[in-house]
Amino acid sequence: MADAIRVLAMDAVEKAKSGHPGMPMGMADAATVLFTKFLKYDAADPRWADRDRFVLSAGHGSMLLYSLLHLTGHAGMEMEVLQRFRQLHSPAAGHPEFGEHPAIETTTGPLGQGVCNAVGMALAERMLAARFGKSLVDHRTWAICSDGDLQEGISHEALALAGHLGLSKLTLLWDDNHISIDGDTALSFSEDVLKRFQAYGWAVKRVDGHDHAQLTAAMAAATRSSKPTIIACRTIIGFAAPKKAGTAGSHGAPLGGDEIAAAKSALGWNAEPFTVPEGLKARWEEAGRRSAGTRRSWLKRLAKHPMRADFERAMAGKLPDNWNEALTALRAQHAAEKPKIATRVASQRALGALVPAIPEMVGGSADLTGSNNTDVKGIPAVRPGDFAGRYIHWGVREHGMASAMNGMALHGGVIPYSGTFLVFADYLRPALRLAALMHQRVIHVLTHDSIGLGEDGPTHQPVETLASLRAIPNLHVFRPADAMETAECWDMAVRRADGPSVLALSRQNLPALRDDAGENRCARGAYVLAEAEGARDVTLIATGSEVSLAIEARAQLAEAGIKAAVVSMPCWELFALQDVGYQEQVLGTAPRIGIEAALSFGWDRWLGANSAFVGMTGFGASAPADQLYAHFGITPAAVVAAARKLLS
Ligand SMILES: Cc1ncc(C[n+]2csc(CCOP(=O)(O)OP(=O)(O)O)c2C)c(N)n1
Ligand SMILES: [Mg+2]
Repeated sequence: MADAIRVLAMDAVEKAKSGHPGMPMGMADAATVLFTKFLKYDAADPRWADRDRFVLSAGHGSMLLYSLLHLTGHAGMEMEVLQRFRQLHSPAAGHPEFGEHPAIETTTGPLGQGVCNAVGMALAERMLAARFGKSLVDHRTWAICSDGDLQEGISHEALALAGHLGLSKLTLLWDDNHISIDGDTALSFSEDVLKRFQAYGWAVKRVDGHDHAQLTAAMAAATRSSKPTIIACRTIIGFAAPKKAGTAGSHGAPLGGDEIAAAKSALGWNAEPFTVPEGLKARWEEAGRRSAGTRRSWLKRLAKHPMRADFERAMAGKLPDNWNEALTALRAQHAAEKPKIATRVASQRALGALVPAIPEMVGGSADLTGSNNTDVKGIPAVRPGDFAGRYIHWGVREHGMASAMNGMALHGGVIPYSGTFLVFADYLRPALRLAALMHQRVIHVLTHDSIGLGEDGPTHQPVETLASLRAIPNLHVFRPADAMETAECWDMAVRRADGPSVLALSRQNLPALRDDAGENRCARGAYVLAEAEGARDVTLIATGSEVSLAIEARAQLAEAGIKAAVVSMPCWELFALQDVGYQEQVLGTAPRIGIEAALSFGWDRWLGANSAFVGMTGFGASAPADQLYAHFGITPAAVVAAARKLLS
């Protein structure tokens, strides 16, 4: 059965003239044992909510996954699909892509991400089991990872946390083949990996990765362990290829006709390319139906379960009825009270309205809870062995946090949000990029969003970060100006089911600019906050903390006889989606001035030819915030001067 995986991997890579045969050939035995004896899945319903999750973290070995899905009888992974491996519109893409086939649990390829997605999936499983009970939620998470996955720093972050929390239903099958692209892993990889995992609090096993009895015993032990388990599967990359087995030469290139012929003959495989003998295919398909009965019993339990409606709603990613009722009330309160608070504090108030109303929301912070204001009164934290809480102390692990959050969102049934400083978005960016690529609803609360944070200085003051986040496709970057806008942006982020959002929030207090609580004005990305008194001479476009500065500048301009409109633009991406008529009405035809305490990179998009920008031109400095605004020339006076120059 394992040989069927090997030959399909060789054939598909050969036909595509590119791909990675070595890893599928080396891990074919471990994967066969997993898919025929342990993994709970039903090929007839790959989205069954209580299935075990399987993550191929070493995504370059994608033919391993596609072969398994084909052999076990998954619709949509027929032999013709394998024959179009790596071709345009083929679900069998170069690396596994979430959304290309319902049995692909996550997009992998950037090493390290998959194992951390798996941590998030295992965590989501425990949390949902705590909420809905074992009769609905009782599954395991399995991941296959490579040397590269375990070398990547991100793996240290999330796998340590998995040990700390005691995610005992998580199992890693490590393809311990001693080979990576540059050659023998001894070139750069000599720590005792299993000791490392023991130190994390994991159970560890070492097996011959080609010995089915050893593999079976180790996986059985993993299912009984009270700790997460790593199984080091000592394998030979490119197993059965006479010349290239055990070498980096089998990692990422077609083996070539002669080598393939010799490998097949060594395996005693006589079938034509892309054909699997019927008897063998039948045994594989039987494995694909192994848990069909378990699924039917589960469906019966679900049908009469008192929490059925809630469970189905949560797993479908639908928000509860009236989910934003309390938030609407909060907006009315903001309109009446006009609080002068930091947007990070306004965010905490929004969370106080949202989190109790949406049981799927799970918060957390990378050790900055008190600064990010991401906790909500009365919502307990998850603790080792206790998953009834809804808040996660991730530790100082931004990258692992964001990747695990992707896994939680992919698992379904939870809506994760996090916190860290905006400047540390760079520490989690690769995972955020994948959330955008996979269209996952994860929300990052990124506070301390400019020089406005003051004394901590340039290491902590983002200047290029907003631009770099706006460059990620399908990411919504919100930078609200006051408490009202913060509530509106939270509404948009939670409602957004098809992609991630970040909220860039101020450390410093900001005046309230709005006293209307009707329509969500942030929903269109930008709007005219204050129209000019008469025909516009100039349009001031600002975001976040600089919107109030623009309002002051508008008043000073009025004294000088210059009529200015102020546009608040909390979300570029939403504004870009509006019809041209609305965009033109907001932006106007007068000269424009962009105002943001960040670099101007990207602002040309909204400013046009006859324009100016008031913001940063380089890194910040350490000083009280108001002094920094003056020092860097981000002031109403600077806006007035820029306007005069533009109009002269
Ligand atoms: C973050 C990241 N860096 C680099 C790569 C490019 N890359 C793909 S596989 C690989 C290493 C291969 O070694 P290993 O992980 O042991 O896989 P094996 O060759 O054993 O299948 C590298 C560097 C990647 N996919 N992701
Ligand atoms: Mg390797």
